[in-house]
Amino acid sequence: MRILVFGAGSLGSLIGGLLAATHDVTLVGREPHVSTVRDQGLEITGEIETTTYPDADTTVPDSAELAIVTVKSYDTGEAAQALRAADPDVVLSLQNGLGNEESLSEPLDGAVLAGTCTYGARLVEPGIVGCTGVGTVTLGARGGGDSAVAERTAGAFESADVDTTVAADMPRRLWEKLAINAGINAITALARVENGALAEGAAGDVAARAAAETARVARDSGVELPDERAIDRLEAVVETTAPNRSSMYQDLEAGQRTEIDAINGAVCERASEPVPINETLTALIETWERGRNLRS
Ligand code: KPL
Repeated sequence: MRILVFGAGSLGSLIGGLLAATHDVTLVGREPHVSTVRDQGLEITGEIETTTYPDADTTVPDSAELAIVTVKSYDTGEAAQALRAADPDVVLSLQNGLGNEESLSEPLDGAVLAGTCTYGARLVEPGIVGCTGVGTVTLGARGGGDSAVAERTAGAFESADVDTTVAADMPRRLWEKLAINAGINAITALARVENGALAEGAAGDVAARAAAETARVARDSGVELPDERAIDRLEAVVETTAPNRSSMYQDLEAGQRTEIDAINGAVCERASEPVPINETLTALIETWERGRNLRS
């Protein structure tokens, strides 16, 4: 299958690199990473060790059967415009936050699938990506229900040994992931701690309350997500990713804009009643971003 990965940072490079074992993959990302991959291949280290040889560029090729989008949520609109040049048959979002699939489907004609991914990845240096956790991919129709396109796409992942599940309840799964990110990301970023620090203590309680608020907003939006389920999933992810720095912690360390709008901000935006923990976390991260001229 001709696959392009738009946003070949750490996760995009890892997934694209794995798929390149059996597919014709192009990584679209930034220099000097893409020219290093083009010249020397992509080296994957850590829990998976292999080198594959995807094509790599800073611009999209002129066609693709599948486009996998792994850019930060605030770049999704721009990604969608850029992908028009490739006119992909299928687009799969593997991103944080809510609303990415809608932004992708607006200018693109291909079928847009929703997905989640539990692989851990870290860009070690240009051309080298570390796999910090072998995970799974879950994908399906963005509005839920059965999807032959999702089945075919999962088959392409499976043929490259990427463990993939097709889910008929992606809206619920995206809210569940949102509850996890709402609980972990901003708190670990503000406190500058690894995910495992939320396993106990006051910060863990705040994380659980952020996840429960998110579950309530999900239910108000018609998605069946009990508080206990959101909190259980949060606690499981805190445990399995204990040594990891959340993506928002990494963004703050790098002095970069965060995905707060698509995570805690998205909960606040959709809430019909107060969500004080999400509101506080959003205000604090926004204040940090403003202090660094990363938002107006
Ligand atoms: O998705 C993540 C992120 O950091 O963005 C979690 C699940 C919190 C893992 O770190």
